[in-house]
Amino acid sequence: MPSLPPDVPCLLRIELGVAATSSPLMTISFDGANPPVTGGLCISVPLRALDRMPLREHWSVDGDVRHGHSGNVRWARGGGWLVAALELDESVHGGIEATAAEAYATLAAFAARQPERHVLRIWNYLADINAGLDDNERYKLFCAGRRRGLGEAFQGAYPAATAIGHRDRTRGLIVYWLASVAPGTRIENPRQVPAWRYPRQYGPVPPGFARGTRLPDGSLAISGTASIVGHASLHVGDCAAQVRESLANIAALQVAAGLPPEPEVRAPMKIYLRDAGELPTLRANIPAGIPVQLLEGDICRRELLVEIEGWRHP
Ligand code: 3EB
Repeated sequence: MPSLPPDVPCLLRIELGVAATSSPLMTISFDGANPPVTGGLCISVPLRALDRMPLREHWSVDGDVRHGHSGNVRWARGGGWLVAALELDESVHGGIEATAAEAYATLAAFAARQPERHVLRIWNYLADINAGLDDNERYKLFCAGRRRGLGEAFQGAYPAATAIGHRDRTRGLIVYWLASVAPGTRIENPRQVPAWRYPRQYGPVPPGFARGTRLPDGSLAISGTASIVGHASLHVGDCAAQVRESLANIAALQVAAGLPPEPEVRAPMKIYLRDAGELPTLRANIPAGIPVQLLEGDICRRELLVEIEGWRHP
């Protein structure tokens, strides 16, 4: 008999490193790094690592981990947490909008059937995110499909998220998510208009995500955060200033979440940089000594050069 998940999840540990951890819930490999041979869910994110070597992100929990698949959803669960992933080929589903709708309908139906039914944090990676003009830009079509696929799911109470463009023609829409037996708390950023209230100029369907989720273990999951204040992109063409504005947004989010102010986030961060040539600028503007994975990726607005996400442990 499989044991029932606990009512309250254990602490979810997130680390960056090359080596595998002993009992992982999930391992995310970047840049074609080989997945580890250990258990749990393994995801390969096709973004080039801008560090000396591609790292892996390891998530681990206390207690047993089980993994399996349900249709095209691969999953692992343990300690009151569930991670799941889906990768869909756009050519089979008829373009990015229909593919996003299919992915999110699948996500919602799957999540509703699990003991870990509270979806807290989602990552989305899609090819050529800025291709297409105006309302036909692929990111905007993705947003429309995402909302259509969700239907009544989340009821406007969106999880934290990331949406980044990859450049690998062989890969489709990759969606993975974190869910738990217990609910989280959505956090919005007082410096930013909630994304789901963006005005019409950013597309017919606003992006459905929260700026952050306070997880049931007390950690804060920080959504992909860019140089947006109010709803406007700031510092167009100035990567250094965009990095600083993104970090200021993350600092404000932590305060909004009720966490004691800290000068910097110490838990692992991922930073997506549109132009690898800006790497020296990026390095000069991020605090030293923080575990960070630097990745080459496209941001959902063309004028944005950088996006930063992370975790803050209590
Ligand atoms: C922004 O703040 C930048 O569509 O899921 C960040 C995080 C962004 C998540 C998403 C988009 C998403 O609007 C873009």
